[in-house]
Amino acid sequence: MTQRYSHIVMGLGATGKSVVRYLVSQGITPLVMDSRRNPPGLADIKREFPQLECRVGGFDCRALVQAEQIIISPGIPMDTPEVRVALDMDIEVIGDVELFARAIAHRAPCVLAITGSNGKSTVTTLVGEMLKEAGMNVAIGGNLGVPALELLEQNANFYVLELSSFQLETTHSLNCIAATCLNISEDHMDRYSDLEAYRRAKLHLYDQTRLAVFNRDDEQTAPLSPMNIVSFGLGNPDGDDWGITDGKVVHGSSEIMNIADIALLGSHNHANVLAAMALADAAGVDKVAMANVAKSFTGLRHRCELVSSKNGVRWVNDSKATNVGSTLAALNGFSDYLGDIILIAGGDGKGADFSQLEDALAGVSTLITLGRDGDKIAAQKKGAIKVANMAEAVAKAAELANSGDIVLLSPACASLDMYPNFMARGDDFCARVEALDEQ
Ligand code: UMA
Ligand code: ADP
Repeated sequence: MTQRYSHIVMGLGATGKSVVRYLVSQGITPLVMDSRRNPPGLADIKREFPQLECRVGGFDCRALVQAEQIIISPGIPMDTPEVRVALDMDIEVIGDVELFARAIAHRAPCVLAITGSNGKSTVTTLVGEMLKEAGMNVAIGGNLGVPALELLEQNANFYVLELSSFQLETTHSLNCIAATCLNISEDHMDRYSDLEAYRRAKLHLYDQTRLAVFNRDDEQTAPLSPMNIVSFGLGNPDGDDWGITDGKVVHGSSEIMNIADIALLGSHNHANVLAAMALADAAGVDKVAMANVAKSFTGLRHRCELVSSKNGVRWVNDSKATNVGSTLAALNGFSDYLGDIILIAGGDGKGADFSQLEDALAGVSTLITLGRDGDKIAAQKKGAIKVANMAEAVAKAAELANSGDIVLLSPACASLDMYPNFMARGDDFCARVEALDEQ
């Protein structure tokens, strides 16, 4: 007779591994399943827990419907048929962040959480740095990289979590000090019926916080029901809100710093800094510490990162632009630039509508496309050049660029059709740029 398991971990990537380790630490031996034949976490977890049963290459419906709790990874859609069957039988299906929330439920609120279509990693990092600068003991992670449950090992007083819409679908009891939805634009349309379904998944975060920090320049980020709120935006603020007045970052009527002293470039990054300050303020960070970080933080890798200025051409790696909104932000940031912009875009479009790029592409001198949905982007601009891979894209851009121009890799697509992740895509771009001859 096959063994019946009370707990089943679905997915054996970074999340699944952290969940297995956590459950085992709590004295629970789960069954693990992954639809992939050779999931990335399999070797590690087998080495650590040789007795653990892992079923790969599909989901075992019979075992799922006998479980008490299923802990599902964010990469597995909730409407996967086997998951639907379990849900229909009232079996609890939660994510790793929900387990994290339950593990800290006995503590006073200690989480700051960030969601949104773009800017999550930047804001999460900024908030973490601001708390550190104020001398607080803080752990940072979630969708950003270190799974939430692994952060528990750091014994921190505060947690700053980046949360994706996928994670929020399966998280219900975080009790945050403050949380934000930074902005809403189309992403992951292959996983949602429409933009509204995606937005509702994100706004579920506000059901789990004492204070909602929303973007008053994007009404889609406002809470759906009355609650304690504070807003950020690029204009003058009202009351206790965050904004910009006469070139200064202000909190209500109190000045924090000159906008020109913010190290990150572009108005979208000014919005990111304002959001980070509002969250850090809710945790008790002083204004000097916030300003210090805003003055020194120059950005994460793969986000509008200047790679090289060979032969007077500026090569910019924005591989993390995995949706249309982020590529629009990058093009907007360079819109006052006097030289030509050569844009390299394309990859896995996740069901996006690329027609929203058309106007912004008018400001681009040459569009070079690659990847599975490259043709769909090429259709938005006459004369677009289609190439087979990054090597050809960089070679073509090098041939066309003159001193004073920018070559921008900002794909508006995920990388998974060609690379393991956006970092590998960015690294490939950087390596090929480095290999170009200096003349
Ligand atoms: N998969 C299967 N079968 C399975 C399980 C997964 O095919 O049984 C596929 C998924 O469709 C996906 C891939 O495997 O393409 C990875 O999925 P996963 O759930 O195993 O992912 P993890 O390794 O656990 O990483 C996840 C987040 N990934 C996703 O949400 C897809 C990571 O965010 C996150 O850093 C990590 O947990 C720790 O919290 C990455 C991401 O791309 C950066 N996130 C999306 C985004 O930012 O747009 C949401
Ligand atoms: P996320 O974690 O939400 O993907 P990142 O901070 O990693 O966000 O940035 C992802 C991409 O979005 C980068 O190309 C970056 O330049 C762009 N970006 C950052 N902040 C914003 C914003 N507030 N609005 C639009 N695009 C942004």
